[in-house]
Amino acid sequence: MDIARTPATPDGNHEMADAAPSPQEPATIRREDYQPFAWLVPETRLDFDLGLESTRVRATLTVAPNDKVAPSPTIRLNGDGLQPASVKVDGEPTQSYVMDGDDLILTLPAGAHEIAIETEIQPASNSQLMGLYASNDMLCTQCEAEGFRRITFFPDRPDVLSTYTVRMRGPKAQLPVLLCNGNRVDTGEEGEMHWAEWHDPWPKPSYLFALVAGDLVARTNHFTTMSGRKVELNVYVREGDLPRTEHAMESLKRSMKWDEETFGREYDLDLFNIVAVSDFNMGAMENKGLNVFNTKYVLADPETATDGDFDGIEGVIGHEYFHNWSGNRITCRDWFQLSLKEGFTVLRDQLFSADMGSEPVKRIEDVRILRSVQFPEDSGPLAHPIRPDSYREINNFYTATVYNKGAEVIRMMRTMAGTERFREGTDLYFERHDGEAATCEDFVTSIEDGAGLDLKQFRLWYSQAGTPQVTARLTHEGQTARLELSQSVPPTPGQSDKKPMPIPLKIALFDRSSGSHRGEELVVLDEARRELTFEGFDAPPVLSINRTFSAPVTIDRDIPRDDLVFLAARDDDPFARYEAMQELMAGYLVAAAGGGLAEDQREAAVGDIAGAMRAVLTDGALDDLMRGELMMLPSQTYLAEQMLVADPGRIHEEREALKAQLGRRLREELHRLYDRAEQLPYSLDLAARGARKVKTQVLVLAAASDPEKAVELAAHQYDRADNMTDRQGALMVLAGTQSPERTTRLLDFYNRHRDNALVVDKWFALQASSLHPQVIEHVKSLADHAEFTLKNPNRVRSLYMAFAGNPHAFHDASGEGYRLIADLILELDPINPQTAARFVPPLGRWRRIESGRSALMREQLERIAAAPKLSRDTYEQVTRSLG
Ligand code: B3K
Ligand code: ZN
Repeated sequence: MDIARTPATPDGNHEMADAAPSPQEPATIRREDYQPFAWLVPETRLDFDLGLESTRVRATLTVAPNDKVAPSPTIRLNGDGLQPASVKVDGEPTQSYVMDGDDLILTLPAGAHEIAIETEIQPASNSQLMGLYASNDMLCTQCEAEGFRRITFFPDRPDVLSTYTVRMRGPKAQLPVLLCNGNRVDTGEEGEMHWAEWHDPWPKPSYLFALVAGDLVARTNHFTTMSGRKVELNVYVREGDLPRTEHAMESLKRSMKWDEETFGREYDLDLFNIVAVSDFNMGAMENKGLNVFNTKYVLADPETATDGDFDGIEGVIGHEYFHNWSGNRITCRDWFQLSLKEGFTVLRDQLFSADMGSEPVKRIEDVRILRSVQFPEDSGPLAHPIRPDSYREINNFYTATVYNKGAEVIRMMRTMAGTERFREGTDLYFERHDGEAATCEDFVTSIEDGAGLDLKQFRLWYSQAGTPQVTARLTHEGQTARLELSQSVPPTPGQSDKKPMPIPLKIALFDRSSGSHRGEELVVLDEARRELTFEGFDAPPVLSINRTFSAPVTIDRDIPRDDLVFLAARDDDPFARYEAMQELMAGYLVAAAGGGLAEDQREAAVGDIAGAMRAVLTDGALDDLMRGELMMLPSQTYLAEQMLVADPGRIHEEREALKAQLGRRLREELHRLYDRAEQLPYSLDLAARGARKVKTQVLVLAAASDPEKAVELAAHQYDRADNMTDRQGALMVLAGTQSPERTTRLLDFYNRHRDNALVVDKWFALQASSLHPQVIEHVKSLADHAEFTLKNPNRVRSLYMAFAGNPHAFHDASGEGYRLIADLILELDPINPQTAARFVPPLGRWRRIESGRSALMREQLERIAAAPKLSRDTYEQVTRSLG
């Protein structure tokens, strides 16, 4: 794997690169170095002679000088591992090019030209799954961010937009279906071969190019857009998978309708195709008119997919579809602007899912992800602003910060503007920048102008990394309540001094005796410190702050436990109610794990928590989906995040002990809840989903308090289950026990579903994420299982990502968990560097872990760093993590 990037040549078109990096040191690309490309590529024609082993690509580019910038005598065409078989300019073979590392630099006379280049690629040996590759005897592509350069030489940068015409030719029997972007304009047969020609009328950057060829079948449906255009919709899968595509198709139709109603966005082609692929580095990809999906986000039926899987499919189908406007019609000028399309599209998919299901529960789920993935990123060595300033490997910046914090930042604009004015802002953005490669700045300016907001200071959210910390102190005197708010943004790598940012906080003050408040206020805290006064309170009110999680910050409100119990029982904002419950438990667990609680303090705290939980279990006005959220303990990652230096062993013990206490103290209520929930037959409506969720939560608490009873209940639930949610929930609990039921049900699960790769993934993940004391041994032997392979990213993640996210196993005091992940990274890096690099961040948390484990984590990072040939992906993550 090469990690070297050669320095740019002075051709005026260079990619932004540092001068003279050493061979071991990949170049740093900087946002401030952006230069527009000196050439336009109005048209691109691609001819593919497809074969799994070898594919011939003829690319014909019409190029013309970009008269907005100084002319250049050369054009840089990016390549990655390609050799040009022939190069022609205006129909004549030419030698007037040089190779600069992997790139081809062609000298061109002034004016417009036609460049024709032939390359040959080997899809079947492409294990990186970038560019054109083979998966399960089909051919497919992944080009974002820089995969197109693995197919042909091209200015592979998002600001070069071109209109594509593509002819694909291949063996009829092996590759009966030939798909590409846009519309199919012609087809033909030549003996055993056949071909199809596709034309995409919308100019697009190369990262949105896609091609699929294989033996596929489709579920077909139609959608009529708001202006009356009839669009053909297809979900392509392998033959046996067709029955499991209904939910994906329905999700697509719902997405199309929702985007018309909510953002006024209409689809713009006559055809929209989705293809499910089993070997895929991420969730899905928004290629124009031809979305390629990981099978995980397409295939579902009640027997094989959980409620969470159904939600995931709806969310990802929506996300990729919404990119058609936020990403494709308006794309990014350069990769530093990634959050322009990703942050905005995540917000759009979050709003869509909220409208399709339970809005408060969706909000809680989104915040949980933010806190357990993005907050740790923001407080660790990999912290970066949502619009990064530099990178070595762009694939490392498809992060929770760019995506999820990016969505939060845009959500704050929406909160400050209000839904209607925000819509005026997005309308203006789509109108102003349609057909362009835009910047985050363009987006903010459009919202400012369209929604009438002043976002001057707010732009700091794009440039400053780190999670702001807000301190809130409430005092009371006479009739006056005084709220003192202050903020600070912690230092992050490369950014030591931070400025105050505008933080929109929804606030309500509850009157203790009436149990209600006088109305919610939106306070935008834009200074380091601010004092607010509220009149007319006879007694100290109870503070509810950051309601709906209106800002992605941490709040220190030093609130008495009684007030949290009060809010947990009656805050009318469901998020705030959840938050009170979390804070109640987190406050106790952090203090207990830090060793700072005497026995009587513990007793008092656990008593309060159990009381609050009892109220949750028995509140007849709560729906079960929300009840399930309120029953969940804060995650170990979230708890660790609240400690300067965490001892994962202690956190785990205390958290398990609290579960046991709650299980014991609330046994009656829990069993009553379980019995009630068990009565509901399977359906996908919210009540039935809520019932399944609380059943699993009851089992989780029972497993800690009364393992024998839990095994009995879980085995019974497993045996009776007529759906995957119940079956997986039960097996998750059994997998953590040392019981014969564990062995028999795991075996049953495997035998029942061995032909379904996605369910076999669950089987690996359940064992790797279990509470069983021997998880490390289990993972080691699962890695030798006949069905385990490093070639399939879903399988790798199912075993090792589940393991790395299982604190009691990953942080085993012996350091064996760290070694296991480091071994994996070293073995996977030469095969699939993008996926390998994703395993580095868990080790990068070493600075925030107690000293014994911290040293062991660092040792593993150093071992990886010392490996002779690392990919650019892993090299960058490891060196940043060692910092
Ligand atoms: N845009 C793609 C992600 C591409 C990741 C490349 N490493 C999927 C998405 O965010 O919609
Ligand atoms: Zn996206």
